[in-house]
Amino acid sequence: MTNFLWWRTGLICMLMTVASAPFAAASTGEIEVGKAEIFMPQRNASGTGSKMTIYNRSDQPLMIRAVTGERFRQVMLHTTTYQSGKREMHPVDHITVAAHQKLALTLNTAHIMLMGFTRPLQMGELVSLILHTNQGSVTVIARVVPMSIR
Ligand SMILES: [Cu+2]
Repeated sequence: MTNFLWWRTGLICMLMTVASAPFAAASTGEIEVGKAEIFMPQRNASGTGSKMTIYNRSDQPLMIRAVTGERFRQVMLHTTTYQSGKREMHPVDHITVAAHQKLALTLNTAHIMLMGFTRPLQMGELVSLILHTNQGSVTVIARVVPMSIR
């Protein structure tokens, strides 16, 4: 019960942060994350993909080394390659965003794969993720949206 209330308070704080920053869903000063979305899992699927755009306004490369989220038992970093027209995903150690660059994470490129739901995702709900990077932790609020490949 105590844990649950603590979690709710944390979520409300994060939602207020989102409300005050119309485009960015997260910020550690020079790092921002825009338009973060989690795809509604297919029926009975144990995992799903996500997309977001990472803005690195710092003078150093940003390396995303891991991602956590209390709604997921495991989070993987993936890249996508095409083998004779077929899409294949491969786990990678980290995803790098060069200094003063942005990088769109999509299912067709590098992306964050979310597995093992601690409870079912609901369409439209906001879910928090924490990006663990060489420049510190970045909290991201992602919306659960219908599946799309774009
Ligand atoms: Cu993937």
